[in-house]
Amino acid sequence: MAVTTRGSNIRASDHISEDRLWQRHMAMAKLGATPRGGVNRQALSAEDAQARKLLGSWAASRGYDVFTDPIGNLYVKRPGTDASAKPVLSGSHLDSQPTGGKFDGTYGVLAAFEALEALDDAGIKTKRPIVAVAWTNEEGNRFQPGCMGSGAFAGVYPLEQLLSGKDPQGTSVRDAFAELLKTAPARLEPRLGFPIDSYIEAHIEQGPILENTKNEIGIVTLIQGMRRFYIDVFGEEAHSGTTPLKLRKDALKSACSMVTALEPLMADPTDTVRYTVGRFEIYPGSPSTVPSKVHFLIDLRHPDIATLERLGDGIASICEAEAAKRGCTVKVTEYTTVAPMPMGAEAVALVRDSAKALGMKHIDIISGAGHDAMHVAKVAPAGMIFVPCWKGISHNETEDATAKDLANGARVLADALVSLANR
Ligand code: HGY
Ligand code: MN
Ligand code: MN
Repeated sequence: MAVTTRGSNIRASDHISEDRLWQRHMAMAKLGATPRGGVNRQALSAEDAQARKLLGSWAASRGYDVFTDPIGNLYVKRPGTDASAKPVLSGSHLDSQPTGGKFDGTYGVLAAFEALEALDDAGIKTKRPIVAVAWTNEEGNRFQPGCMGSGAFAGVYPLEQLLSGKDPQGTSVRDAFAELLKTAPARLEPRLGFPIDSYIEAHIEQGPILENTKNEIGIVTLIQGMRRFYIDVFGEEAHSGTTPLKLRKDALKSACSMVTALEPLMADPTDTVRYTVGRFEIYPGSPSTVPSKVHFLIDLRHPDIATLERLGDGIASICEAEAAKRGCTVKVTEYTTVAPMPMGAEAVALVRDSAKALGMKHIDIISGAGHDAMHVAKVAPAGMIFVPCWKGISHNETEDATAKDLANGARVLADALVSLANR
């Protein structure tokens, strides 16, 4: 089989199978399926192990090399003619939100795997190896921070700090990973991170732009920045029946006033600022005890670094002022800081060329959602391909996409990967 060169008439995209790709999604969707048609597949959970085992079985039937690394990223490698050449990577994540959908993350892993299969079916050899990857814990729900596996790969976080992190039940990443390997064993490559040539991630848009503008492909030019914070509010437990309000140090009421007091800072007539409190835990949680502690998380996003810095830097003082009003104290800890990340010009151009060559209607787009590409872009030229999803809904069990749109993105991906792997 000849290495394909520019201009050869064999196209990997012609061998993308819309049905095979759809069936693989439906098979994956059974793992962690929820009654409302979504998926709950928490990072390094039994469901995640089953998904990795299923991917590994498909990879084994193709004879691909499957291996993992110390943070649990899972790699499926299709060899190139030059084993010493830096590989091209493509993938996303298999973990989901608790009320997640069938396509967020899973699509990027399965589209990458479909591209490998299409190359086999087309009899295409590439100079560089191409590696499909499932990054560990992109969603950052069970464990924080999100994009954990790609962040470790890119050297953003120290491995030990990540492995010792614990979920709300007290299980560490290290122990969860060890447990997962019992169900989904994979050869362990001891080094974390390795030189790569480039990376492309396919993902549903998780927004309404492509659907509303009737575009088939979104060419991501930038992933907006994000800052995430733990806010811990400390008050004093007291009897709800005997303690006068003026003597209370009510952590719950203090925390609620913080969430509201931040609204003016986050107010934005252009509706570009994304300020979210998605987790709010009260301690001790008894109806007849004044709460002594609240732990809540802030997720703040914006495409402009100066705005992200100004807004994020304004959080602590507002929380401290509110805490003082009720005799409480507060600790603000920033646990995720990711600047707005432009995609690599070369990867963007190749994705655009691939979409054009396939005659697909496409537009440039900024990603409102975070992705593993924002870390991988720190160590190699990275690009992203978006496909439409139903009404732009995601992080919701009704998330949906069409087989045709998924296949379109996989076609663009396959040809872009061949271009990168042969240049
Ligand atoms: O939060 C995000 O943007 C990603 O979907 N996990
Ligand atoms: Mn995702
Ligand atoms: Mn997500």
